[in-house]
Amino acid sequence: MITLYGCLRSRASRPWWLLTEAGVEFTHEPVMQAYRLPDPAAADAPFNTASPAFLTINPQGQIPALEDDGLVLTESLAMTLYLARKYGGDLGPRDLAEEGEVLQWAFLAGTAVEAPALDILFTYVRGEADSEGGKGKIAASVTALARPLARIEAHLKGRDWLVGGRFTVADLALAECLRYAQPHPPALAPFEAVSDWLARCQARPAFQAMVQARSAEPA
Ligand SMILES: N[C@@H](CCC(=O)N[C@@H](CS)C(=O)NCC(=O)O)C(=O)O
Repeated sequence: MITLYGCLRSRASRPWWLLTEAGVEFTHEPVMQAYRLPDPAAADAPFNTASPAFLTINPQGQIPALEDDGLVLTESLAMTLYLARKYGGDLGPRDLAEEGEVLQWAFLAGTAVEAPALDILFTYVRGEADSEGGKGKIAASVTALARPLARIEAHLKGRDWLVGGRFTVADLALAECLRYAQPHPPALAPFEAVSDWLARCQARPAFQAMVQARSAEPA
């Protein structure tokens, strides 16, 4: 039995999207980030990352966490790769060469894309995008993203998907990390193939279902 812990206003969106793409049944526990609650320890507080019961699952106190038949994973991109291999059929790699490619794009997403993209997102979420400091942060993030995006752009020219001519977990992992840069369209605008590919990823019914389920959660 699979249990995914983490509200969708978090990186739990990644394994949730993968599980939905794969059509696998799972239990979803929408654990909230403790910092979003006035008193995470209050008796009526929702299940959150500081709840003792959650800390027994992930002592790091972060979401998402995934349990599958006694296996516990606490890194979202690892969850997507694992779930794709175990349940995803063609969402996962078909052979060792594809596995190398999938890992390459997922690692690029996690090491070169996610942090600057998140800086963009948080600058907008905090309402700082128009301040001098915010503009500086965004400019630095756009610069940091330019090199990995140039690499991805070159690869996607003439291709619909990153690996094997089909949508795979590599697309999902990279699209999820890049999504955080979307509040600032100039970051992606120079990269036409990347922009078209991201639109293709986000048009998928499973991604749309994730967005809908997420917007039904408390803001
Ligand atoms: N590298 C981890 C990062 C996990 C993470 O930072 N989770 C955030 C939500 S997306 C969280 O739980 N924040 C609450 C906290 O750090 O207290 C992953 O990809 O799963």
